[in-house]
Amino acid sequence: INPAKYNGHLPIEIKAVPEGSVIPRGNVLFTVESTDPECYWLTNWVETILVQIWYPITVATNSREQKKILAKYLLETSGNLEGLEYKLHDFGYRGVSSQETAGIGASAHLVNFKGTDTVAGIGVIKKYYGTKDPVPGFSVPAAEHSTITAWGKDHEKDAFEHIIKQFPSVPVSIVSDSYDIYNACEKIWGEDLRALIEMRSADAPLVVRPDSGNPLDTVLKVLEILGKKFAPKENSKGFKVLPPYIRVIQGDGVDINTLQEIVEGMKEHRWSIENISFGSGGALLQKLTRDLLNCSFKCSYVVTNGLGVRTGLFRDVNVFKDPVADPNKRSKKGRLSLHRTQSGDFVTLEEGKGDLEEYGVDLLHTVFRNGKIVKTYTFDEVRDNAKLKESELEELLH
Ligand SMILES: *[C@@H]1O[C@H](CO)[C@@H](O)[C@H](O)[C@H]1NC(C)=O
Ligand SMILES: CC(=O)N[C@H]1CO[C@H](CO)[C@@H](O)[C@@H]1O
Repeated sequence: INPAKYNGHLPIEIKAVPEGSVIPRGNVLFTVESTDPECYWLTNWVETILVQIWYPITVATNSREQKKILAKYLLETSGNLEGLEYKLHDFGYRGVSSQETAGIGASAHLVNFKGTDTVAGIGVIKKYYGTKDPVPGFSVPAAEHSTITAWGKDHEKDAFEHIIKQFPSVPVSIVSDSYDIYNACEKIWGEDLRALIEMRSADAPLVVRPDSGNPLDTVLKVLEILGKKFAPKENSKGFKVLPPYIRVIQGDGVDINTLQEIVEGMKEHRWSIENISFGSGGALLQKLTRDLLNCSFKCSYVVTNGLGVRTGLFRDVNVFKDPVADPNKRSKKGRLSLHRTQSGDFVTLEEGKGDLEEYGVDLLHTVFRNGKIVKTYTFDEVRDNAKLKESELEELLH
């Protein structure tokens, strides 16, 4: 092939579902076709790099499922969704394999939430998508263990006091388990520094951060101790809420399963989840594999000129695999398109049947053609496509 023919660009066409769309498993998400018969093999040349989108897809899906859990319990224990976007903070920067992974994974989590410490994700979003807001993610001043332990074991109280005084007018998160989380809650926060905390406004709460122990037991015990020192109020749903100047963030051992356990445990103990938030690191960005959602890319259609003989007659062949030992691995046949049925469900049509008018428009749009990106999405559009729908919220509550 003459490299000048495409000016160095790839003669392929990629069609894809709009970014951020929530599509049930088992459907086509994108297709790749060679646009030049001389370069039929290009589709497989780009396979590996394109299948790597399993990673942001899986991070975003898992993060969105956690958002559904949080939304359900937030509604049940407070009656509204205020603060939902800040309920699951990305703590995963150090737990991922590279800067690139951090940037891609963190940006995928930011599709659903706005709290992140994985700064690399902000750069990715600004560079490739853009948002109306100057930045797509936020954080708060926060202590880490060294900023407490460097004061020495006998001076935890001095460390706490110093830090809260440094940040009087913004939320400040303070890791409180360097030695004894329960003593810190009861004696240091609850007695020694109590007056200083009570002076803080609802916009600048102290956020107590436990960081060890069984997550559910620790959260419940911390709430119980803090609740004895800082009298909780009952909200309109009859759940307990700590005063506005004090909150809790659990950022240790949080994954989709423990998150469910913690919020369920809080509900059982009559605590509202409106004044707790969560941090998740390794489980959010790294403890995921391609097998979790079974993302794959398969040849489904070829055009041949017969059985290796140049006859000049082209033949369309619908291609698929169907391994005897795993029916889950059967692949789809022929040219694929994605549609919505009248009841609103997504359906993948095989063998080019989507071309028949009766099925309505194909939801896959050309995003790349012969070297040019022909369709892009802003991050606000991606977020909008992925937002929780009324129907999902209703389903969660039933
Ligand atoms: C992925 O494939 C495995 C093995 O075929 C199957 O057991 C599992 O249910 C699939 N997972 C999803 C999310 O489809
Ligand atoms: C009573 C109380 O402190 N409520 C706060 C709990 O958290 C929400 C969401 O961040 C605040 O808006 C409330 O003021």
